[in-house]
Amino acid sequence: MIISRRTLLQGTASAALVGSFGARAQSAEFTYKYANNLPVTHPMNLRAKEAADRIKQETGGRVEIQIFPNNQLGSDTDMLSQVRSGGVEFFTLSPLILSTLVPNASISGIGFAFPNYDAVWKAMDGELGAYVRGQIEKANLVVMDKIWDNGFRQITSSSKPIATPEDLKGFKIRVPVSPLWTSMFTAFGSAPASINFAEVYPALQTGVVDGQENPLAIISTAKLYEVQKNVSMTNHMWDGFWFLANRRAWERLPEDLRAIVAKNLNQAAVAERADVAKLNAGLKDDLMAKGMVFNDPDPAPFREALRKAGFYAEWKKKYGDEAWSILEKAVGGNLS
Ligand code: X2X
Repeated sequence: MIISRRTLLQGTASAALVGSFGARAQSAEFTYKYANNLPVTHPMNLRAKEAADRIKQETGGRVEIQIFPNNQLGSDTDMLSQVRSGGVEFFTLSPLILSTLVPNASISGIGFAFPNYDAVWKAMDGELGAYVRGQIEKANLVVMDKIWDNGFRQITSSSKPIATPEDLKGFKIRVPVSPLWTSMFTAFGSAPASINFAEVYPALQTGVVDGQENPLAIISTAKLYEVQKNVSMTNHMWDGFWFLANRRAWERLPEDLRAIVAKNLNQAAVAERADVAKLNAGLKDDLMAKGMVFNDPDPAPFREALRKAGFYAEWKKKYGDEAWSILEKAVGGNLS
């Protein structure tokens, strides 16, 4: 059975307000909500909580950020409309899902673009990140400078390990709601289904899809190991989370408070990157102990399959030459 978000919301809303996450503010001048899609145990929520505590302290209690993790306020699609309307003040979202509003935001998620984390942070803290943040600001959202890490993504399945691109043909795989994700798995000949993260566990549990793809930190903290057997270490793309703010809410904050909030959120992002890298690197043994079976496919044939399907040519055309050349410069070479 797929439990609707509304049912879950009724069950969890009161819990959100009494715990340390989203504690009710009595006296803060600005009480702002930060909503996200990840479990409370994920480093993104742990570091955000730390930042919220520091912000409260450094603003002398004037700014209180209440955290609503785990899709308590709805799916990514819902939360994106809430941050636009001001229903929530802060929201973290994958650049790829953000592309439903800001088309070129997904460019950092092109398949096999980044060889490693060094290349990722150089690009996202450099020209590519600045380009994307400019696009986001044009859509009237505020975005913090430092992107948070989600990680390099791996494919899990319940039926069979993915060892070659042929194994992806006809594979029923959940992908997040984003044209780039659908395009990539369509290029592999898979049968991708767009499903918000809020519904991924039940979709896997009931067999609506056979597999999904996510970094190990999410497979672990969201307990996807309970409903998946195989982990194929494809590292097929890197993904992060932009920390977004509603513009009117942001501008209501006096400038000195804005500076304190931005500083702490950006510092938390940098700390979270280190946490996630460490977690992802150490989780294999842990997930094996929980019954998952790992394999390490050669990425070259996967990348070649995308090229042959015209994936890179298609997206270069969509993003345009300016954006594509910034990406190519960031990854140090020709992407096609
Ligand atoms: O939806 C997902 O798979 C997740 C949690 O990785 C994102 O937010 C993109």
